[in-house]
Amino acid sequence: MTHSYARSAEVADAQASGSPVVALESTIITHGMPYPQNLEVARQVEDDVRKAGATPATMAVISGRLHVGLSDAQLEALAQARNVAKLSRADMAVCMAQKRTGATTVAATMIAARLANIGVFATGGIGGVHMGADQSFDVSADLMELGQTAVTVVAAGPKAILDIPKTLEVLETQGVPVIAYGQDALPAFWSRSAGFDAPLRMDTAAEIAAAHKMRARLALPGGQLVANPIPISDEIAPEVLAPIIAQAQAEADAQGISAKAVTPFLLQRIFELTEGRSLTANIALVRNNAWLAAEIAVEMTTQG
Ligand code: PSU
Repeated sequence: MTHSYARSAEVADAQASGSPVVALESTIITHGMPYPQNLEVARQVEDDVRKAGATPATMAVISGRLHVGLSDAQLEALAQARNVAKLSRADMAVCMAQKRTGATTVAATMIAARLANIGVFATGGIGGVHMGADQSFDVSADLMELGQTAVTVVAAGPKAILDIPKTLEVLETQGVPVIAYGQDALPAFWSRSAGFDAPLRMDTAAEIAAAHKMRARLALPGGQLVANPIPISDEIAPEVLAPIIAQAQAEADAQGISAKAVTPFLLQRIFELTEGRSLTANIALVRNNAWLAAEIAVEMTTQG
């Protein structure tokens, strides 16, 4: 049987020698950041993973083929492409069957990572329960994926555009450990604290890797969510962001933005309203997550 995916030479070599690999997503490139910063960040994050001793595997569906690890030319084409689908669990196989191109969200990247036997994945922030979800029912498929796919996801916490307490409730119902890294407070993407503690805390990559392995021994199906706080020098205070997020959300509501379009719309408006500061912060936190994910990947291979 042929593989349902294609590995880059770099990823194939790393896996053949049992070296650590870190999965990376592509929706952040196509829908989360503007060109050309998206391309610069994608390359930088890959280099961060390499410098930390692991191999990056950026995921995307290109002309119907799932790629685990992209060439620089593929990365460049994706960063500039228009009308790329934003793929999650529901539409990934359809995109592949129709031989189309799509970027992977957290959910789709977890599916790809599991398939390719990669245990850890770095992103910016996970999707979650959106504000007003009691009316809209807008809950990201990322949460259900964490409940069923055994990949450790390193993020800077749920994005602050979300209803964070409800997001935590859903994660708890799904049996997902939410682990703050190096502090008690739950990080909230652009800020180091959501204003309350995370359910769990760990201080080393070794502990996180050990817990990942322990879940496998217990035959637990889901993943772990590691919430890594944004570096202090790059954080934006919650009181600065709150009115900006409220304005962006009100505009989204007034314009009838829904479903998959909500997160990209809010990120773009917050970028404009903070005059680019949110993007600087987003870049810093993604790179910080890539470092931690690489350390966890190294631990996963050395712990055997
Ligand atoms: N992290 C970022 N920027 C992003 C994302 C993560 O810093 O744009 C993407 C991820 O792909 C995540 C998606 O899965 O946002 C969430 O989208 P939604 O809320 O529609 O599920």
